[in-house]
Amino acid sequence: MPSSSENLEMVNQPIRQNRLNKILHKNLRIPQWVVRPFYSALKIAASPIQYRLRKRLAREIVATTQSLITIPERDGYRLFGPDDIEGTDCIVRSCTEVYQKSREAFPPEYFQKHPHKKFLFPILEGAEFCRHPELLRLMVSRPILDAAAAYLGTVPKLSGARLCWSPANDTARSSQLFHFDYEDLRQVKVFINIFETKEDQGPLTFLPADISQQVQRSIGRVLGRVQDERIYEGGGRNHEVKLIGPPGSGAFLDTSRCLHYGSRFNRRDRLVLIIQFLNCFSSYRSTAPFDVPPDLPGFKPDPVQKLALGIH
Ligand SMILES: O=C(O)CCC(=O)C(=O)O
Repeated sequence: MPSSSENLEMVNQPIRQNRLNKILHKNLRIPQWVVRPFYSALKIAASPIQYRLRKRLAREIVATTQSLITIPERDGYRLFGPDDIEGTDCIVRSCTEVYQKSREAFPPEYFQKHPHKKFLFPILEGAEFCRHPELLRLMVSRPILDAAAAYLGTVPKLSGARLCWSPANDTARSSQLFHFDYEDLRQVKVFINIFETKEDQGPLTFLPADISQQVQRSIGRVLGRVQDERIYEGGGRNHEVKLIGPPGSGAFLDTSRCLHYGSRFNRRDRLVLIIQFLNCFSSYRSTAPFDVPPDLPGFKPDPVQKLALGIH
């Protein structure tokens, strides 16, 4: 049995890679739905004060924030337009510049390194955003962060961000098929269209949470990627929401509760910024974590933003 200090070390590892997980899940075949809460409990036990602080602050945000953006529990998503959240125009400008620069420099070797993946190329990912403090600041701007905190009931951690480019493609595989995300039982991803996104650009497409649940009740637990026909058999047909719209339009989406796919059969480029917020005590640890320095030039985070960025 590992010592308690080893236990703490383990909870700081990505769940798929640590030894305890291997013993519990792989050797003893204890399912992940049992192992994961166990990890979360270990993490909470290691930082009970922070656990309570994050919850208290989320309650305060709900009680005191005027014009709080709410994500309805039943739907599990909330759409927004380009003028609904202050700063999205700057996000669009900044991401477009990054895209233009990286497109000029995109070497053909890049595509050779990723011969099988023809979509959702991360142009900017995780800690690379620290080179763009103005972007990082906007990604945890209080309207965005507060919406995620209110929905999750805790000040969450910014656990991932990717500026993704999906060029024209002819595939419908992997995340181009309906799926849930499994990092936790709930999460908030913010999708911001950087280019105007139309039907033929492989927009993010999803089912509301209540419909996704109905589909599961009808066809059984959805694991992995599922063909449309199966989702339609379960009653998902005609309930798809497509994230089409001008630059700066987007959605808050609980991708753990809403079946979704994207980047399917693009005829033209799509550029999307995806920001992920997870409960800080989730058992999952990002594969591209942010290590945001406390003195990032051009960015003075407030205490709630510091919690989201993991700055102590
Ligand atoms: O927008 C897309 O192409 C799919 C995104 C997706 O599946 C995800 O972020 O979980």
